[in-house]
Amino acid sequence: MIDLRSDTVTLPTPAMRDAMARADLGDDVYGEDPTVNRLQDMAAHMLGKEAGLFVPSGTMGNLASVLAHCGRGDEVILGHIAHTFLYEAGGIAALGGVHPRTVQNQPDGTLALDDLRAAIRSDDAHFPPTRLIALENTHNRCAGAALPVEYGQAVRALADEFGLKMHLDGARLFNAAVALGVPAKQVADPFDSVTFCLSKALCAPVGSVVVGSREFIHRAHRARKQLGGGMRQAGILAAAGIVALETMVERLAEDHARAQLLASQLGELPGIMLDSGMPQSNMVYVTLDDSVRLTGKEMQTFLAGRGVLIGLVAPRRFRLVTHYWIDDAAVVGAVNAFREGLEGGVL
Ligand code: TLP
Repeated sequence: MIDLRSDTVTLPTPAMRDAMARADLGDDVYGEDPTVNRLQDMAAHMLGKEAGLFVPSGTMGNLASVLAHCGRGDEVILGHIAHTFLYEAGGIAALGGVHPRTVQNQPDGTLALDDLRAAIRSDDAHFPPTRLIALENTHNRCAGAALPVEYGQAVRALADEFGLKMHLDGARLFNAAVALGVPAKQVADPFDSVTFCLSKALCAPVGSVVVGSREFIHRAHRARKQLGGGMRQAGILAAAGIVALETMVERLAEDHARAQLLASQLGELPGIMLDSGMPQSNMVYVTLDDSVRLTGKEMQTFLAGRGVLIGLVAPRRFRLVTHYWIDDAAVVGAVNAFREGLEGGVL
């Protein structure tokens, strides 16, 4: 199978399985798992923050962060196609009573500074108080765009003007850093809190880490417990996360190069539109133009029959994600399967 549905499908490497088998363990709810503690310290150090918190998923990392920043009835400003708004089951509203205020995402994943400024509420009893701005980097639905460090700094200046906090959904923070050619610490710097995932392109089987100030992590730790995310001998998972941070970051450039190869080859096929341009990171979004008789679903099914799995994100739009288990031959295989489908072998 050539599985391009997501980088979440990556399996742990042999080095990760080995580290998991040998991990020193303890009860993390007592703060006694040495491997979890090591991962948390390592993540905080890499991202220039005081402390870290290991959580089961990116969704819980974002939710615990929002709960730690906001109270019931507070408002968070985020993009209209932010993952937290679209794909986290409305957790911030359902479980935190936090009101989401969306601002249009620009194609490059940013929120225009003027739009952000206009969305910040004045002090009026009619309004929920604006408390937090949440950004996403790389931006999943904006074709894996990497938001520049300077943009984060500009939003920081605006947030400071109004006394707001900033959270980054950095599920793919290290992809952003590699795409921008800067240390991850620099991407994280303008934010009060950052969630990043170990279980996506970094290949660990489970887990994400939230980083921020010691005081913020203290509150996020309580939120994690409320959400049922206090794990016990979680070092068995954290051990894979440590290997991920030690060995899997630099190689992300290979995934990005393969995404560009995939995009350029798919873009040459008649009937395929590379609607978001050349990928900046590991995601390729393409659309079937009107000359193609197949629906997106039919094309997806045809490809699956050829052993190529892709994501269908709109009736005629697909997402293909490159990762550790996608080599050059897999890119060729995917392009050939698309070509065959487009040549009308299906209808
Ligand atoms: N994204 C998944 C799906 O939910 C869409 C994927 O396949 O890309 N933030 C961002 C930007 C994400 O892309 C994801 C997962 C998450 C948060 C949530 O992470 P998990 O799945 O660990 O809860």
